[in-house]
Amino acid sequence: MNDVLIIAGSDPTGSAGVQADLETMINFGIKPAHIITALTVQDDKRVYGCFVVPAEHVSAVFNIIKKKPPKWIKIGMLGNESIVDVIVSVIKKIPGRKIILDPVYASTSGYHLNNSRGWEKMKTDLFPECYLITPNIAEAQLLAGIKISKEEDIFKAVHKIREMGPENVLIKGGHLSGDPVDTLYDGKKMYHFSGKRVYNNVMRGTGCRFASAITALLAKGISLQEAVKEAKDYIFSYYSKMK
Ligand code: PXL
Repeated sequence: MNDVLIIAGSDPTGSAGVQADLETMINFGIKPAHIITALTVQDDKRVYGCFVVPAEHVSAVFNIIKKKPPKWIKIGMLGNESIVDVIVSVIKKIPGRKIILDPVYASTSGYHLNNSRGWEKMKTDLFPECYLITPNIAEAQLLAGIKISKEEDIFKAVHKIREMGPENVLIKGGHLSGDPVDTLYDGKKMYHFSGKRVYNNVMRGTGCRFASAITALLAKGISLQEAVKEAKDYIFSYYSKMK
């Protein structure tokens, strides 16, 4: 088996979720293993419903995968607390693991992609296991418990979120006005990554693709800062072509 694993929900439109993750990693020459946590029902306008996969399935696939455990694990939609429990108990047994978590809260249309117990468990049990987490502004506000409307707020939030356990925190500034600036904090220094905004109607799945691109680049041996920079360029060029 391979060195990269995706754990995420399915989006039948192919715009977000595990389909977007797979497409991105394949574009970087990586063919990851994947475990699906939930099956959403959606079109390009909104999410209509969701069937969370039984945690036993996640556990059974993990049981096979763990014979040759992956080093790089990218996690997206979690669904509920039972899935978080299974993931946490298995990953803790993988030596040298690097977990990249996109702490997905809701779809663009507002549908919750984790329940409240799952969200809380993600913070307490999964965050301390993570190498990197990549919240957007809305998720960072929820996690840090502060309103983010300007740069200083991002600095406050990134510190608060890092205190919750992840080694590195990357807050994506795309949902603020102006050109998107992402902020990475590794506990010592803060790094800023500015980019150009893409304007079109197909901007779904940006968070999934961004975290997947970073994971793929890390798996290829590139440093975190360089991976963020290259992943940002990839996202710009991917969505520019989609116009
Ligand atoms: O972009 C967040 C996201 C993640 N995973 C799945 C989704 C969505 C948004 O709709 O459907 C499966």
